[in-house]
Amino acid sequence: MSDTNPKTGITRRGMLGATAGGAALLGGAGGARLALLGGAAGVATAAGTSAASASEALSIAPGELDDYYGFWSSGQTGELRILGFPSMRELMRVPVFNRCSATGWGQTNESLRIFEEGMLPETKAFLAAQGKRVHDNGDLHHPHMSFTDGTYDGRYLFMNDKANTRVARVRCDVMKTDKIVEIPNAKAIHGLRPQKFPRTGYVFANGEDEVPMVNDGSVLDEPDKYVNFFTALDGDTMEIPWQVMVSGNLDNTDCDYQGKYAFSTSYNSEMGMNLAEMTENEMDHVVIFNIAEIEKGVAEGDVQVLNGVPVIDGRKGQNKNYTRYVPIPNSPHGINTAPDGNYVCVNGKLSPTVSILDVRKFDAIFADPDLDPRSVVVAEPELGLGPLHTCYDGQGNAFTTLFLDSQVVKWNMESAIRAANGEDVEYILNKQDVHYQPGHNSTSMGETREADGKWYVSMNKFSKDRFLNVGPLKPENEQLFDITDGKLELVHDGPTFAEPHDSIIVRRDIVNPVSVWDRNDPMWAETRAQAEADGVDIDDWADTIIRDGSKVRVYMSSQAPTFSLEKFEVTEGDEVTVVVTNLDDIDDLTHGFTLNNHGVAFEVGPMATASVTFTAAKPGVYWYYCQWFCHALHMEMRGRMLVKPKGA
Ligand code: K7E
Ligand code: CUA
Repeated sequence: MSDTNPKTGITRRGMLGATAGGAALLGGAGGARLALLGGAAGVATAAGTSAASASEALSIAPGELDDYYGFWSSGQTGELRILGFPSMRELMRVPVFNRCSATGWGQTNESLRIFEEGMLPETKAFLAAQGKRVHDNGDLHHPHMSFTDGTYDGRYLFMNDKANTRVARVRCDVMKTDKIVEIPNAKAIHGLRPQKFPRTGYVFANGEDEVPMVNDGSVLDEPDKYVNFFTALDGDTMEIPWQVMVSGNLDNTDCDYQGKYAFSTSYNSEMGMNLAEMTENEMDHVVIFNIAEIEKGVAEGDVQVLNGVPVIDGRKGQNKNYTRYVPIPNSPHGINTAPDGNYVCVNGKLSPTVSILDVRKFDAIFADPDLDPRSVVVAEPELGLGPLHTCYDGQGNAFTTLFLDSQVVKWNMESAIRAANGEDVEYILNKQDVHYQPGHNSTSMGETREADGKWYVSMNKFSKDRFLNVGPLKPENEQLFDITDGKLELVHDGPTFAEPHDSIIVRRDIVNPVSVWDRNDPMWAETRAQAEADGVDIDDWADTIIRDGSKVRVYMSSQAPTFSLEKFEVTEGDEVTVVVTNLDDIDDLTHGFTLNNHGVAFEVGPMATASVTFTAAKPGVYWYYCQWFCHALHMEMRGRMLVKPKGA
């Protein structure tokens, strides 16, 4: 971390000097943390709040429930995490793009169907060449919930995979992934946001990496042949109604509260192919997408169809009303719409500024192509070094992470606009040190109309000395702040494993998952159809073995503490499918099926069906057992598979 911004030449010291007095709250934060560790109760801190009040604010007594669900990304781990909030207790991990040892995600036939359904044919062929069926890694940055009328509606969560160019959906009724869609044409899906109004509706997702228009191995160093794509998915069907080809790359995206515009940042307007080229210009841009104009263009056929998707040409210089390019300093990163529905903050990254766009001015720049697109920028307040992301309290204040300064700055948007208009007003309200180098941040309900101004989370990329040393690879550090009554008070440090980028904090009344699966759930519809063809009723106690040439289908049920089959026999070389249905119709009674020395293990939730297919390649006796502790006789919940030698 250099003290001097490599591009602006502004030093950290200079920035701190310009906003003196903001950064001295560490004492108070330290006191609050001590209280959490069990000591120093009641000791007044430098900030004047008692440590007791800080610990009270997030103390969730045994048996009490949190007020919010936190939905956390996990970066290169590829899963979604569910936290109780504000206790920050990790409640669940939902495998999405990753292979999960505990649940069998990426191995069960039901999950493989979801992976393969949305896969491009070329990827299927590529994976087959590697002897694989799926990519089992992902880089999940941005989880967001579906919206209705500008707030969360509890239907779905959507998320991106930067590593393998995918978008996934998690059903909030069962908290399982039900769609994984590989996005054609684009590369490295990064920014992702659901449409806020009137509903989701569209899920906007943009590719970060540029790619040659015809990517057949014949083009490397001809940057003018590289393009980038902005993608709209239909959140209900997960189909792709259209894409827009743009100039420059795309990084993060958001949309308005009016249902008219979406917008993305570009840090590589230069279309550079290396660091020096990518950071050459002082100004990059935000692309604004005019949704109605794009829909009209698609309807009128002003598209080229690439890999089955209608693609609108929204590059610079098209003289059409699909896009506008707003110059923004300097390699901007996060873009965040304020709950008031008027303002959009674009975080300058290499510029110490945040650019405030006024969405009420967007119509004008589309109506008049000669109008300066910069006319939508109503203020560009200087906040500090390395602004990456902004979130809101719903009371007109914004919180911006300063990566290089290792701080969060709380500031007032109207004051910043008045200052930009020449009034002598201070817009920075507070600067607070965080530990260390924050990326994303979130406030409770902060990306909705219902932002409630209670909690703030800083998602810090480095923990350094904050926790016991666990070797060269350190956890990240997430810090929880109480922001009620104008406070910005640190109340908790929380270590996390690689690498939550982003989170949303959702009021608990919005999220209502079930406890027991519906037997008619679509998750195992194909397995059910196969069972019906085999004359097996998987809704009832099943202990049937179907031999179909060298294919063997073993149907069993589980009810604590037994499997319906205590043994079954197959022959060396058979392709064996084991189908397990959990007939325990009880909350929190999950069984599993682990087959020794076969790399086979999967979860079977209450009233769920799951299956795995493998080849019985080695003669012998193999025990299978239930791997979710379900009963006092859980250890005895096991049985044997006999693999007979071929020809015996
Ligand atoms: Cu890490 Cu949202 Cu991918 Cu910023 S992104 S930090
Ligand atoms: Cu069934 Cu453990």
